[in-house]
Amino acid sequence: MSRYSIFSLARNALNYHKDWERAWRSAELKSEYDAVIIGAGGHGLATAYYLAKEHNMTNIAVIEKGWLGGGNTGRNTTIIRSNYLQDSSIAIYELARSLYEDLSQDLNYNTMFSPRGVMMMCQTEHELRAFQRTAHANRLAGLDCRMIDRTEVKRLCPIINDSPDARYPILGAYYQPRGGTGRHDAVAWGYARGADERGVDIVQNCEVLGINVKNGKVTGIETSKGSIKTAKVAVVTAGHTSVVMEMAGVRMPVESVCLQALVSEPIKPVIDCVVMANTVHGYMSQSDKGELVIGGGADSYNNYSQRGAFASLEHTVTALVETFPIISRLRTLRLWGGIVDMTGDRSPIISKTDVQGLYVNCGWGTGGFKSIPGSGFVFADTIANDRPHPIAEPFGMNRFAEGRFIDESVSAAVAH
Ligand code: FAD
Ligand code: PYC
Repeated sequence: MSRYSIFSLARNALNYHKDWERAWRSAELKSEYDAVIIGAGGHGLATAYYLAKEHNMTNIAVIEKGWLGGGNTGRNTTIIRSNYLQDSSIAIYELARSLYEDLSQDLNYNTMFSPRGVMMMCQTEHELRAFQRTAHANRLAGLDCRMIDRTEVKRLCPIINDSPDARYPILGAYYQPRGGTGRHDAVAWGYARGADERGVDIVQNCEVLGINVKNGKVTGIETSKGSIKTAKVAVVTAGHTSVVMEMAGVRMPVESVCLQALVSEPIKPVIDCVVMANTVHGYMSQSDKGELVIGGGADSYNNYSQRGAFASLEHTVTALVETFPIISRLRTLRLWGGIVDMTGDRSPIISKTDVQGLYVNCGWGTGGFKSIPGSGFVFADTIANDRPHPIAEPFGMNRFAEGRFIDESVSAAVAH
């Protein structure tokens, strides 16, 4: 039975949450751990959860410089899909998507997975051909995805402008019926609570300032709250990966750029699927609160400024108005940005490094919310066993030296 029964909800509502049980402890930093994870985003927290649950490693800490979920995880537009091109990508993204199906039950926490269907618009002949190729690859891998024509697009999404006179007319779409959305902070909170329940220390407002390395091996870290001894450090810091890995003398093949999004004022339900229109650099879904969740391409220059800007908003909305004329008179409620980490092949890095005991998980770029459960699962296994999980193996850092790229520049979808 859940700790949060209907009676406790009613009691807490009536006494202004005075006795509201904390979802996780405010842990004190210990001086030594078996492993330390840097970064309490979805990937770091999921890694901690699976380390404790699947590998019985509970003397571990997750160290976060801000608040948990306050990085990209709490800033993303929550699209979940697994329709990537390459076999290794399909394996990890579909593992993640399938874990999302039962995640609320596994965590006993409502992560609001909503498989409402994701449509990726084809608005040029080139896009049609590219997605047809992906469709064949996905069908061979057994994914439930299909090409749909313009009539079906209009049936699934009546507010879309299907006029053949549009500058970029809708020619069809690539459709994943069990893709959808989830609740971003619930995913972070659910994993945090699950990890905490198993004894993991989650320490917020604690910045990692240094990684100690002796004779090629990790020996500990320096933080704003003191030193910690540990033989295993996992860096899961998304847009700040290069900065943190530099502390151990490791240079990363990633760039940091700002990706922005916005929500409109809330309106009645108008769209019950996710639409991505990559040719015009825009995508849209509707939140349960009624806001239209809208995003576009990443900024075209590197930076660490985690905030939105009107120029980008204008570009994205201008592009989407022709596809969704209904949005032209809506007001913007909120605009924000997150610093994402881009690799050259638009695929992630899940890897051991040349420093013994140092592991890194990054490079999810504009698309790592969808992969949180799968990434945490295989990264935990990699750390616990000090060798790559078979699904993680293709995503090792060595692929850049070996020229073995996993090109996902089309499937990553968001323009960069
Ligand atoms: P984060 O959530 O960024 O966590 C990293 C943490 O590391 C941060 O909390 C940070 O504070 C911490 N940290 C950094 N440096 C230090 C330090 N020195 N010491 C301690 N802690 C440190 N993906 C999708 O799949 N679907 C989408 O629809 C989607 N939309 C997006 C929209 C936007 C606007 C943005 C910005 C991203 C979007 N993404 C999307 C991408 C997705 O959000 C990220 O890939 C994912 O959240 C990365 O998770 P993470 O746990 O690796 O990183
Ligand atoms: O990866 O599907 C995605 C995505 C959509 C919006 C941002 N990223």
